[in-house]
Amino acid sequence: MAFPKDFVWGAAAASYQIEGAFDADGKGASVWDMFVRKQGTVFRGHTGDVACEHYHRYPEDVALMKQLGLKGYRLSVSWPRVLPGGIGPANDKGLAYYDRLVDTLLAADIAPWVTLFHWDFPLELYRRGGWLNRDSADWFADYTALLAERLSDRVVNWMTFNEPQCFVLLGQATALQAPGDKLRDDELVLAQHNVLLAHGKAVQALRAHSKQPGNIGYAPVGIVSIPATEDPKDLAAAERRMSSVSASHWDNVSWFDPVFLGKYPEDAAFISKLPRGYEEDLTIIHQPIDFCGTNIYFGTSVREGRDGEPEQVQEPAGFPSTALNWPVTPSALFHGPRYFHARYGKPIVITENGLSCRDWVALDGAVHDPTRIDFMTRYLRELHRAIQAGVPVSGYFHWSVMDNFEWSEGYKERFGLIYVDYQTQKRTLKDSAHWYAKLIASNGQVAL
Ligand code: IFM
Repeated sequence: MAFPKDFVWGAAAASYQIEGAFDADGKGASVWDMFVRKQGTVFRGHTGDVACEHYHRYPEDVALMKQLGLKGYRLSVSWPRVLPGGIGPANDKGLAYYDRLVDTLLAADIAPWVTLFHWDFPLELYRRGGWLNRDSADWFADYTALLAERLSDRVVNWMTFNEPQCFVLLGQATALQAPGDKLRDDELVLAQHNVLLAHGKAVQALRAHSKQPGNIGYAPVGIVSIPATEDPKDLAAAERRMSSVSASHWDNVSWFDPVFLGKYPEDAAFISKLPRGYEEDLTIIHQPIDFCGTNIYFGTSVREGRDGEPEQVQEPAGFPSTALNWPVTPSALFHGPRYFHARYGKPIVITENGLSCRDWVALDGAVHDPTRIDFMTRYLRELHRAIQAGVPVSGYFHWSVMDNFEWSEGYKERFGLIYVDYQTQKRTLKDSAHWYAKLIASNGQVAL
């Protein structure tokens, strides 16, 4: 079960979920700082104000990452930490923090994989219309240029957006996440288009301002359909489902096609709602990028229905599921990468995959999480099968390196390889972390 040489064994986290220090050293507010203060938005009123105190404890955390033998660590930059107002004067103390983090990672032989945006949008810019304002694409490009100027002497790997489907749709259609709006469909289409334009302009900014050639990608949710049987009809149905446009915008193609193919899906009903001149924007959105990142946690089983259309197959009663009730479907890491590579022709990076478990510190002082080890074994075997089938997968980032603030679920959900005691900030490597360390050291041979 060897993985390709130079395979990037990684783990991920995101600024708001771990940094804390929400108002330290001149940081500006983000929409999450506002959202968590609204009653009823987050489990028991939890906030990211303190989180894992990673802003102060990063040396200890990077030392633990080194103990795991991580080859890559996927972090995100908090936009309002480095640009308190989103635009305008930069906050040197915020930039200096990312300098130190990057330097500490490099000294530990861990490659930083930097996501430009993982949901903590500057509050000031939200007040100016946020993603509904066409200027948002330029705001984002300017922020990106600032980071490229500052970090690209040491950072090579970049991702523009994490899960745009979530921050646009959960944040602005269902109001389950920040900023907590319920926009009209035409507004959502505009926000989506501006986000895609911001992606394109950010890639241009990275290329123009980087001090060395970058490895640039994008990290949307991969919405995977798993063929219910081996029957080629079900296989085709699953692929058609992955390529179909959803009226709710919760799909792959509305978010991937413009970036990788330079067009919106032809059958998308929302095309009539796109801003005038969108065709020209597509040339900006469609910048050449180096890899297709995607976050895959599970897939849904699909077969060809009686009418010839793809049909979802309900999981049987008692189907395995995680603490968040997400189904455990390892072959999502086979069918997903295969589909995205076939459609977009880029190397695939699994930018997130993982599960939340009800972990606690046992009487022996350890954190026993056999289900995480079993989950990872099953999913990584499937990822390996995809590689064997010819899909160029260059990395896997486990979500998450440590327990953290799980958005509207607060600290209730534990996704980490490292356990965090939020009262004392004590870290404990879970059994899965020890297991992952062995797996990494053997490039996937041990344990799979
Ligand atoms: O915690 C989140 C992360 O921020 C984005 N992807 C899914 C994870 C688990 O829900």
